[in-house]
Amino acid sequence: MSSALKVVAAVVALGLLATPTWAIGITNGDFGLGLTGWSAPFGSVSVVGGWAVLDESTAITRLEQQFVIPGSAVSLSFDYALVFAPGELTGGPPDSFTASLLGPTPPYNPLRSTPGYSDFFYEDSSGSQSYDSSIVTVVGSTVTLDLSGLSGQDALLSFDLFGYDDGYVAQAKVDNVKTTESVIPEPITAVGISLTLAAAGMYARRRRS
Ligand SMILES: [Ca+2]
Repeated sequence: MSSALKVVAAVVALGLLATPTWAIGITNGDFGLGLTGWSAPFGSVSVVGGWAVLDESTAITRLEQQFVIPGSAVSLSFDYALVFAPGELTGGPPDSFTASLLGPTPPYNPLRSTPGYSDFFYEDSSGSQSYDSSIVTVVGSTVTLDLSGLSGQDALLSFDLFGYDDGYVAQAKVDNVKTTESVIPEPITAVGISLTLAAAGMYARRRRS
């Protein structure tokens, strides 16, 4: 390695040490590698049958991942399932599941959310859902969040299960967490077609002449 290259390598190494760098896009969003890439700072989270499972073990069970929103990402989506098994004290508010997209450092301001809340998706044990339909679509068990304008930003994706004495023991399951990138039209192919058509036209004209 030349001395110039060594200097470059040292600068790059220092840069890596100085600033935390997160992966671009979601890592291990299908949980095929267990909880690799994810952290579970509160409560009990495990991987069962290919799903990340948040159990109502404490007041808050959380599964989160820091990542960089890809430059061409247009949306973030995940599959979820909520299970509420009878058999608990009653009298409290309903257990609830939320998904949030936050800035990755304090004060963790939401990057996208339901107005007045920090999450972009909410569902509780009464079956009540809350989300802003201008940024979130829910089709069956798949939730999709619009990421327009957030390209390249550092983000913290957080799934939370809030447990209360509502008569049910809750479980929230999450799978297939991913960002989807825009489908870029193929100008080269379009140009290729028009060139081919132009060439065919020229050929036809030449035959007529
Ligand atoms: Ca409960």
